[in-house]
Amino acid sequence: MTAKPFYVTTAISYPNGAPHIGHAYEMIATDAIARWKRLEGREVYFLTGTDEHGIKMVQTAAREGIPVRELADRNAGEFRKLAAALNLSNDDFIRTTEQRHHEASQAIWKKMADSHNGDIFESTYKGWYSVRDEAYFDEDELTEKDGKRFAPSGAEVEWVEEPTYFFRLSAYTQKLLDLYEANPDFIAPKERRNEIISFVKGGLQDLSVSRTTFDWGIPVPGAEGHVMYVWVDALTNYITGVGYPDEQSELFKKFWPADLHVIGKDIIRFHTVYWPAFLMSAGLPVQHRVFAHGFLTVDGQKMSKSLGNVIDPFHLVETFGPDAIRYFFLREVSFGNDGDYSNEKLVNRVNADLANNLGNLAQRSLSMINKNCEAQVPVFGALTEADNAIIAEVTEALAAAQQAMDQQLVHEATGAIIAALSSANNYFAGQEPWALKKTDPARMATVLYITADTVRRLAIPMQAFVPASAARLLDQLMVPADQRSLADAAAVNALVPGTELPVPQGVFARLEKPAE
Ligand code: ME8
Repeated sequence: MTAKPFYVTTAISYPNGAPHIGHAYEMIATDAIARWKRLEGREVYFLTGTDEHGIKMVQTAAREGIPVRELADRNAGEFRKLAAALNLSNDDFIRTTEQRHHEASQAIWKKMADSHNGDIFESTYKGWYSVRDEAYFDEDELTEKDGKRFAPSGAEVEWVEEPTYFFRLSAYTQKLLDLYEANPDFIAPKERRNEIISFVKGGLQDLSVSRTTFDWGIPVPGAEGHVMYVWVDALTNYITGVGYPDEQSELFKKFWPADLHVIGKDIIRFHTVYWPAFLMSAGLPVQHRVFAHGFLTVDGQKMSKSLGNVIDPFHLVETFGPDAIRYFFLREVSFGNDGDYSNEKLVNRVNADLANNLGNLAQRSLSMINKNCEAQVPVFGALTEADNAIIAEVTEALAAAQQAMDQQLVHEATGAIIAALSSANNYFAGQEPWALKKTDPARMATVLYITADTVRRLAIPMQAFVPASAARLLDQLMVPADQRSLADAAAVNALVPGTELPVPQGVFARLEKPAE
């Protein structure tokens, strides 16, 4: 199969603190998308990492009384550990302090400076800056309270005046509008697209892209005392990760432009306005799509250190295991909308869908096969209407899940699979194979076969969401490693009668809500 390669990224996180569940959520969702594409048979490159420069890092390190590099090293290590703990399938982990990234950032800078419009020019910036957002704001975007001014995020802004280089963003207003027009899928969800279009229609101002008041950044080539504005180097990570500035490298040729940048809703402007403008200026193709997910709250409240409700994702993994957490977020949060985490919701959701639904169906059917069919995949006879109906329903659910995943509607994909599993449980209960044992053992064998093959067909897509557990289920069905793709899930009755099966082991334990 020569399916198109697929390049997907998360945002790169600021390592000014340890990762929180918002970071974990973005990693999990992007991993599910990457794994799904691999199940489609596509060659996937999945990049995540850390965004280590900028004034926020400098200020946090100063508060902690440690060198900024030490802060970056310590927390970048935590983000890398989190990726492993969540069983991410990322192909690389980029840190913006790496040499390769300095080279890429200086190379794109030179391309922008040398572009036909001369997109980079020297001037003086005077205006408002929010350190928490690492972003500039116009006066009319701010709110005022007690003599202080605040960005839309709620972060306080400060007045900045310094000689800087500017990027001629104003020259890209029409080019960006043309890009959105020609590519209706460039920004998802749709409401976000409308917001960005009206923002750009309002006219774009040139953007200050260097800083002179600190030195924790990538030096601007040929301009002593200037480091790049952190977002210029941060966005560039997406091309560094595939080999830029070597545009002839295998990785770059195969994977750029990126198919999908997965980010949170607070950083859409950077990804759908600045980044495509930088790329156009540098003469590089623009990414295909940006999907902005929502924000997570905890027990209905915004996560904050002062509220003391910041949840440590490592603790969650230790308590519930990675697949439970992954499944919860992928099913419970409608992708693109905000979502809420609570222990109770997690336990309820995982018990209902994984333990009682999928786990129960697998365990009951496999135990019966083990006891009554000599622990071999049973031989099936003529199919009844009920058999054909459940087979057809699974086929439809797989198609619906595929359609949902084509638009990153992960919650709909998991929902379609779980609905088919519920029907399969009803089928199993309705056919009463335990009663058929005495009256019609051949029919019992057929019911058990159809159920086991249904588990196979639905466990295959579940590999994207709960990779370790789904793999264990497929192992119990003795499905060969090279027969676990979505094309194999589409195939009906692919289990081979007579195949010896191991003694079944429960894959999904019921979770208990931890004591507060
Ligand atoms: O923005 N719920 O880094 P970051 C869901 N370095 N997602 C959340 C979240 C929450 N409560 N809080 C943050 C940055 N995120 C930049 C990105 S990309 C070239 C540079 C998401 O550590 C956030 O929206 O503040 C972003 O996508 C990611 O986590 C990293 O956030």
